Amino acid sequence: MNEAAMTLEGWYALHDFRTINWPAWKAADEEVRAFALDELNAFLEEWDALEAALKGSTAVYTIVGQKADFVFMLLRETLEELNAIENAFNKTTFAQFTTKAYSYVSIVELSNYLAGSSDEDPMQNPHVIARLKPALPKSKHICFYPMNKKRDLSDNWYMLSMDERKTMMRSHGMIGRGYAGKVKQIITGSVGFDDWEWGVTLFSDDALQFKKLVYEMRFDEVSARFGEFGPFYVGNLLDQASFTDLMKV
Ligand code: 76R
Repeated sequence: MNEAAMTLEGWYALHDFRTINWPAWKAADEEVRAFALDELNAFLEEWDALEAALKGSTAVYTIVGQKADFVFMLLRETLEELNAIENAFNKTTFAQFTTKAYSYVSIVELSNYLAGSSDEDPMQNPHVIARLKPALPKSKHICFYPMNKKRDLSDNWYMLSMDERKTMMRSHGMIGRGYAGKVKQIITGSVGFDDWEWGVTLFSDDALQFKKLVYEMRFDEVSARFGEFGPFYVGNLLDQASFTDLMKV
């Protein structure tokens, strides 16, 4: 019997990680740099306006460490919009001073593991819609990593019954709930879209809570037995002013 979890999908997501080419940026003329920053700010303003119109949401963060210098996390209605944004951005002068570091394509996902049985159409429920099409928080910190659920012979998540998975997801959700108000999670599904099965994006005003939460989950069965994790990216909130500040040389 097919016991695939039922999932609800919302906005498409692109995590676009970039590295700044500092030698090129420092060597550029003052006017070129000013022009490039104007272009960047035009994008940031456009994205703010789109968010105000509830047509998507964007998070802009620095990345600490050598994996990247900053990330645009873009949520939009369609893959076409995400593609158009990356192409438009790539044509800017500002983008010429960046190189690609990593990217991740996925879609905001809710699963039915913990949903109560009800005849109501979840897509008519405003709370569900708010989670599928979320305004990304402007928390001080972001943490992103991709992950899989294991498909080994002895530990194969996809061979477990719905009931077994539900029991484990309940325990997972209980740990998560202990971080309510401290960490906000956005789970994006990426089966068929990217190299891992989910993207995990966490937001918090206290970066230490990422470590506490992820560590606590490592002891929980679903993560301990079945979780496989990709690279972790962690960073700090950027807005127009702090991005301009970052680019000062
Ligand atoms: O959606 C819900 O709030 C219901 C409970 C819930 C589900 C179904 C939930 C709660 N998660 C769900 C699904 Mn989660 N989550 C992760 C990670 O590092 C690790 O070990 C795992 C990475 C974290 C840190 C985290 C946090 N969750 C999922 C899924 C899809 C699984 C599937 O479909 O098989 C993944 C991959 C995943 C991974 N989870 C919570 C949290 C937190 C903080 C919560 C509580 C949210 C809240 O109550 O607001």
